[in-house]
Amino acid sequence: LYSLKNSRVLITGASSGIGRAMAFSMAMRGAHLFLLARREEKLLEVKSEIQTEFPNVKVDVIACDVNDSHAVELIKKITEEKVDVLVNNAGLALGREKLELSQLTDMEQMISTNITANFKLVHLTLPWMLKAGKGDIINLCSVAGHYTYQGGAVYCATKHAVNAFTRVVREETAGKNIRVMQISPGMVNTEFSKVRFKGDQKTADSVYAGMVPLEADDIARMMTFMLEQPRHVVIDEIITMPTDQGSPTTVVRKH
Ligand code: 8X3
Repeated sequence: LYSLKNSRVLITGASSGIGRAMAFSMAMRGAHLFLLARREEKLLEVKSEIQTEFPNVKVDVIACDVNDSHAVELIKKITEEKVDVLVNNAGLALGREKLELSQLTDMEQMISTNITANFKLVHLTLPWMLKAGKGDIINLCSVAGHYTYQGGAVYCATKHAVNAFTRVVREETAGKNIRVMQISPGMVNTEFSKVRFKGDQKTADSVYAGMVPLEADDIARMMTFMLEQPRHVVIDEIITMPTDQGSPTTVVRKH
């Protein structure tokens, strides 16, 4: 197995859900963590929880919105332009309305987080990896990057964009000791649905009712498996759904 000990791992969306679970998984392997998210108090909470469990693990927090003008300088300063692994996880869905009923502000936010910030981070860190002669990138895509469903025009489009982007960067970096990978989960029990339904907990809960969803730890375990392969192995992509889900539109509920 490839050892992640002392690897410098930058995780976006690290304050909750899959990003947070991945931070713990990387901490367990002795990585040096750079946790990025907008909410500083949340990041500091995650940092202190990690350091309670793993006192020797180095954790730096980067509290910013990647699309803000000062973000690049901040990320450069805190990481010292050395990142071995980028877990490009931050992303969200907003709304399940048909397009004509959806909000333009939701559209803008999904595009700026799922596409612009994601692409910018690869654009920023890839040259550092090329210079170091080594690097790994895992992009969080989604089953929505492969399938489409009504009420998901913009979300599905953003994830299809991530899918295309990952593939091109993978082609461009082949042979350079850079592993560009992607994971595409279906239903995962995180704040995803609460965010999508704007705090409406009842509707969010109904998404996972009567079925067993994936958990954030399931995704972190799979991403860790991808990273721990020997360096000549790239797992191009993992597409993963709960056993009770056959596609975004096929969910089997027991009650
Ligand atoms: C999350 C999965 O099915 O809500 O990306 O699009 S889905």
